[in-house]
Amino acid sequence: MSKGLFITLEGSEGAGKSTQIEVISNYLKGKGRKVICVREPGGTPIAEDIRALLKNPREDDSMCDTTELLLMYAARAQLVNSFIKPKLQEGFDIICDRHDLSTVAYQGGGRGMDMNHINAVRQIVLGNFRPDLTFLLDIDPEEGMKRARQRGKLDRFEQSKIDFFIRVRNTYIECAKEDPEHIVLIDGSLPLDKVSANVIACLEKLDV
Ligand code: Z5A
Repeated sequence: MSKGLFITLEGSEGAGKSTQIEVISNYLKGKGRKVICVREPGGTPIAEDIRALLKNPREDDSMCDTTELLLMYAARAQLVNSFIKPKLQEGFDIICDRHDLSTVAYQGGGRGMDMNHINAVRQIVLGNFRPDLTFLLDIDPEEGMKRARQRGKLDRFEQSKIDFFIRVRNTYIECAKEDPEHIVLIDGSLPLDKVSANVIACLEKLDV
């Protein structure tokens, strides 16, 4: 049995990741492939509990950056080892809403954490495990926050100042420039049908 594809979606708040996951999933299913969609942080019962810790703001304590980083990787370790790797071996394609590049962008770029520390934890958790392809949906953070605000109550990350999201975006763009073979930058500010068409055009090149 051949191994499935591991595809990840990245980008700032409201960039359209969840929307494009459906587009990718439908495309791959249309090719007769078996597809599973997951999200980070989360995707297994333990990782979803960690997600709640990470996302919910609390008034009695404020999460420090190191705790945030280690919880992100704790959730990732659980999802990758207990779910993603076995399912890829069974031949399922996995589409993941956020993955390791989010840590580089948010904890590295946004929070300004030392990249050597992040790289060290990544090595423990992931070793050489990487996505086959990453779609980076790029959008102006103000525009993305407008979309996110329409959903109502803001989570712990969404309560950050705009400067944080600008640093996140810039870091994402730098990473895409450094690794164009694996990270495809898509303009997420275009109308939905255009964004979807650009994503599908890229999938067609995969020849699956
Ligand atoms: N985080 C981290 O810090 N470090 C890590 O390592 C990881 C994560 C893995 C997870 O939040 C938070 O964790 C995230 C980063 C941090 N927080 N932030 N900020 P989440 O999973 O709850 O949130 P999200 O990943 O940012 O998802 P989102 O806000 O739902 O964004 P989205 O999935 O990219 O957008 P969407 O739901 O597809 O679209 C948003 C709305 O825009 C929706 O109404 C759509 O219909 C609309 N939309 C989508 N595309 C378009 C276009 N093209 N035109 C117009 N309207 C559109």
